[in-house]
Amino acid sequence: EGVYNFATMEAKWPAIWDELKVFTPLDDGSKERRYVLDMFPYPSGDLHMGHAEAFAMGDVVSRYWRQLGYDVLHPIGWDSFGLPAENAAIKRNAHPSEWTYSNIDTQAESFKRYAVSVDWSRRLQTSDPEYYRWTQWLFKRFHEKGLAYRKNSPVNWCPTDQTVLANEQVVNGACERCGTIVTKKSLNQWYFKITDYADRLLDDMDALKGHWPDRVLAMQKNWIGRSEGAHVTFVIEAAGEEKAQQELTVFTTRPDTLYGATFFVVAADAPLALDLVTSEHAEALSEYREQVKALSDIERQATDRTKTGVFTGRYAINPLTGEKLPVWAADYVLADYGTGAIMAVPAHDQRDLDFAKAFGLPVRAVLNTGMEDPAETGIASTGEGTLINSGELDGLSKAEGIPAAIAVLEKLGTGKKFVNFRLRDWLLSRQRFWGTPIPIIHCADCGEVPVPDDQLPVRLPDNLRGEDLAPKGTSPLAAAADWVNVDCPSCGKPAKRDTDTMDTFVDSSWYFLRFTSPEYTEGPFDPAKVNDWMPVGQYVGGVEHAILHLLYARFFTKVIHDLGLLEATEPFSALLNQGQVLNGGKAMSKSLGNGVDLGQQLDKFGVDAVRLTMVFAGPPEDDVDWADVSPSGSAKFLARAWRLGRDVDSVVGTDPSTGDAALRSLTHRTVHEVKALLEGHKFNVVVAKLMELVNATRKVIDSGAGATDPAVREAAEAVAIVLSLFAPYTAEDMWDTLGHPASVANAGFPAVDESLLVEQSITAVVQIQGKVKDRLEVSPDISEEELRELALASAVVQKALDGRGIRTVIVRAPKLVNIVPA
Ligand code: ANZ
Ligand code: ZN
Repeated sequence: EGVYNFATMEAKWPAIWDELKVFTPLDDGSKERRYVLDMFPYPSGDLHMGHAEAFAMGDVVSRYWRQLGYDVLHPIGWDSFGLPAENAAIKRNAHPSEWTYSNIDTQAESFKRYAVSVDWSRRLQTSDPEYYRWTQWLFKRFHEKGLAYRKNSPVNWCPTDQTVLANEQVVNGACERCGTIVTKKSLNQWYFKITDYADRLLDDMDALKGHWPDRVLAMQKNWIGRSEGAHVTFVIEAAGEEKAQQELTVFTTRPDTLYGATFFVVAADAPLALDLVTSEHAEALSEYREQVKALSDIERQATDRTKTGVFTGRYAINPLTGEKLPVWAADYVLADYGTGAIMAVPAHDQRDLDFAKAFGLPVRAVLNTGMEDPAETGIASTGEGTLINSGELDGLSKAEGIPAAIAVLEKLGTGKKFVNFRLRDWLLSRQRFWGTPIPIIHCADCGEVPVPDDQLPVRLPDNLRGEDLAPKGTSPLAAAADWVNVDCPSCGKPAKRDTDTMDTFVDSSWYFLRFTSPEYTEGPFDPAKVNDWMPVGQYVGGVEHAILHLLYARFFTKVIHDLGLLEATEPFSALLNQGQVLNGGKAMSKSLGNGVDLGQQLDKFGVDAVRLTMVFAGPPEDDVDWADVSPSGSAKFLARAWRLGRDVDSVVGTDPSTGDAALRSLTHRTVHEVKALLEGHKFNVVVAKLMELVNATRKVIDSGAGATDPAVREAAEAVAIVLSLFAPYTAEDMWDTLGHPASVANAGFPAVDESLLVEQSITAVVQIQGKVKDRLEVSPDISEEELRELALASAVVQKALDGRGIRTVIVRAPKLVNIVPA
């Protein structure tokens, strides 16, 4: 009693919040709904400092919206499939579910202690059969629409994890997970046709501007990589008796430079190269291809590399000039971008110029940009200019030349405008165990047969353990004979299940929809509920998800919308990227030994002090350096705030209007400002404002009859309510001490009396010949006449004038008086 003790509060309140279901939305339409979501965690070990930061920020929004009176949905779940569980299971000769669910339990306990205001009744795990049943169901709907398909193609292969990787999971040529250099392997794999949605994914970003961080939008835009240009088809001459005449199309963003094309390049590793090469050059090509295989895309495109390549023995005919262009195979052209073939214009493309120099190929400038001859300088001429050496295109600018060239090509029937995308289809199959099984059965007679909806989920077998799960290059599921061998659902003959599992990004692409009705058994989500809640009004998570997860979630949302299952076309109306937690200016890591254990911090300072420290350290987007912050300072402030509650000595509901006017004004101004600051995510400034209000309230309490002043109660209650966004235990306890029933979380944001927002006084400066002599506290609406009199009456001014007369007095009410003596 009477002493601030965080441990007592942490022991007391969670059970009460649970019982009162404080954080379970009514979900009955009686209040306007709002959905706030933190990116759900992966269950690796216990919560860490990064979780503590992210969830502190998300909780501010959630608790603020609840105080504003919205019916808030703030759910939690786990992204619980994935490699680490499988690797742990191999090591411990266990099933991945053991490690996974035990970590989830640990994390759930920590979340409860951390007092994140989530509705625990909606908790879900993506590895629960009740969840992945619907992941499979959605996969089937995609499959029916032709948006999930299989193809044979060279894929990124991680030799360590023995699995394929999506392009998005290859970082600088290495596996995102383990850092091993990724190689290419030709495999039959499942893909989602995200490329069908490229334009919409790009166009719909307009509505997100201002609500998503600019850099995230920029990264998505770049990843989608829309390029406007043309497809131009070239005739490849026959090579004697050996090769017949054929056609080859290139993608170019610069059809205006067609007259400057002096050679042709196909990706050396594309099947196309083998198709083109004459027997005379076949051996050289095949040797070269071996060399290319070892390189990553990044290495291949590095501008400082010496260009390499081999001649194919063939020639392409320039459709505009009839000129014969030698066709080369090289690695700087990528097999899976555009058409895998280019027309090379060395005068205006640096890579082409480097190649031309390396192999003595001609260089012809066709755009006069004012730069010196690239053939001489070795520097490709780029930028604006006027077309030259270009027949009918001569004299046009680059901007005019592009459509003009396309018009000429269209007339000849050998080219047309084309928009190319960098975005590739999403490779979703993985040769690993701990993921959602692909609900397809392969039948020799019927082909790919989807598992009927009423037979979903296709459950993972639970009899595989340890070594059974070790990477072997094919899915571990292939070895589970009793699982793999089934009857074809279509003809009844013996058939085999697909043994790959889905990329875990599939699971996380729709979990936010399931949260709106996690118990629903007739579909992935209740069609009414999903429209009641979606889209998510505030999504909170790390910038590391700028491309992968956010792009996939947007894609899923659009497809699900197109399936007629969802009204929303975008999943997240607003996005907040919280910063990282560093220690000593560096990311925490085992090798640096600078890790900070969240549990220890909570034991030492209390949950509220840690949460408040995270929020007070700076704007939510900035990194928090734990070496620079003071959780003990936060703890002291919390105790000071809490003691206000203890010291208030007036009954609940006393009319504050008779109280200390200055304190009242400060309370109302603070609440008013805090609202604007919260809307702008300036949470750290809110904390600073709260500190001011606590100090001012304390001053009034300590002055004479203060504790019984009803303005003190009003201030203390406002402190408790605003504090509840950051320090839920302290605020709840304060609220209780102030005589209110739980929970402060639903107290409602304090109402602002507009008439009290006017500042009570303002400081007017009095100068003599421009030098400040005195300061006067005056009413903001003081008249010039009144201010002039007050200034002249000031004892300090009188003394400074020392009997001199006055020439003029300049008055700028309410802030300034300047006196010029005679
Ligand atoms: C002729 C040309 C002339 C080009 C010129 C550029 C400048 P973005 O903007 O990234 O889409 N290109 C096309 N396919 C390629 C591939 N598979 N591998 C490597 N390079 C490829 O780039 C499009 C340009 O990149 C295309 O336009 C093509 O070169 C090259 F003065 O065609 B250009
Ligand atoms: Zn069959």
